[in-house]
Amino acid sequence: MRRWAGSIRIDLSNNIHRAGFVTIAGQTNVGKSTLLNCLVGQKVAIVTPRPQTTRRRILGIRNDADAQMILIDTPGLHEARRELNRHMVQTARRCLTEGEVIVAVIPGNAKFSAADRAMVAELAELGRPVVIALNKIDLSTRERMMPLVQEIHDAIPAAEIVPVSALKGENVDELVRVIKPLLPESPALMPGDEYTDQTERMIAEEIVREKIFLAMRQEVPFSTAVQVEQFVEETDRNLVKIAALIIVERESHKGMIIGAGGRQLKEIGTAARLELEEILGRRVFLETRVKVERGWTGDPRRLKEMGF
Ligand SMILES: Nc1nc2c(ncn2[C@@H]2O[C@H](COP(=O)(O)OP(=O)(O)O)[C@@H](O)[C@H]2O)c(=O)[nH]1
Ligand SMILES: [Mg+2]
Repeated sequence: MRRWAGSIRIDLSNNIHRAGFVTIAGQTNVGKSTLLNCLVGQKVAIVTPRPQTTRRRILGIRNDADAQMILIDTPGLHEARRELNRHMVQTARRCLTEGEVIVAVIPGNAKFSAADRAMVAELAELGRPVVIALNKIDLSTRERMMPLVQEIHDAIPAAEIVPVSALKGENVDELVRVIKPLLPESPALMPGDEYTDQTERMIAEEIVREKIFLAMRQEVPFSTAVQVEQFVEETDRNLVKIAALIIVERESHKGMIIGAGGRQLKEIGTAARLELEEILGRRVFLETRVKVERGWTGDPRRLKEMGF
């Protein structure tokens, strides 16, 4: 999608320009999508306090005068039992080989986990530059992080470790400064006024899904998908009419999403509409309906149809 608030010109006249793909890797819920949004300066990927929010590979583009970073946000690495989750982890793995640089996000407010240790070992073998973004430093202190930094350094000595807070934007400039020289010399690879490869339709699906994640407890969001069935522009009225289908796995989930007197669904719809109006820069009519599709998260054919 194109940037709605002005665009940045790329000046090739002075010095070197670099461009390339940067994969953001890490376990689920460590702040990968938050970091992507922060680096791009726009909301590209949805963010919730729950793990496994990101299901697909999402591109975000950051344009600076001297470099273009095409950032790849990935579903987190996690133990996958369902078919849907296996697809998510496969996607994350595939993305590792796409990036010219890998930014591995590790939480700075926790112990160095076995899963992160395994990830770092895997990344060290890939033979491409790795930068560690030690995230959520706003929730820790320098003293508490010191041993963690040492452990990570011992596990992957070649990687620079940059402490950041993706949520607060703290030290993210430093991360950019470290990544840039690792990119190949190249003119911009993507048009300078685009900030993501997602279409407006896909963004609408993700925003509705985010509001469901934020509103619903327990397992409901993990087995919910959203498909935009209609996306109709009314240019003369600066309006877009969106019909979104919410797919759940069980009758009981449908009841929970709709809520007493339809109030829950109305709340989800309103929150999604307000945010979409801001992102799309025009008025939005949003219609939602909920449908039960038993076992869709385990059905390879259905997952394929849905683009996983
Ligand atoms: N305090 C704090 N929270 C963060 C930071 N970065 C991300 N989060 C929160 O961590 C949760 C997961 O973030 P998300 O970006 O969805 O993680 P992902 O699953 O790795 O993409 C959300 O509630 C974020 O607001 C940070 O730097 N500091
Ligand atoms: Mg994410």
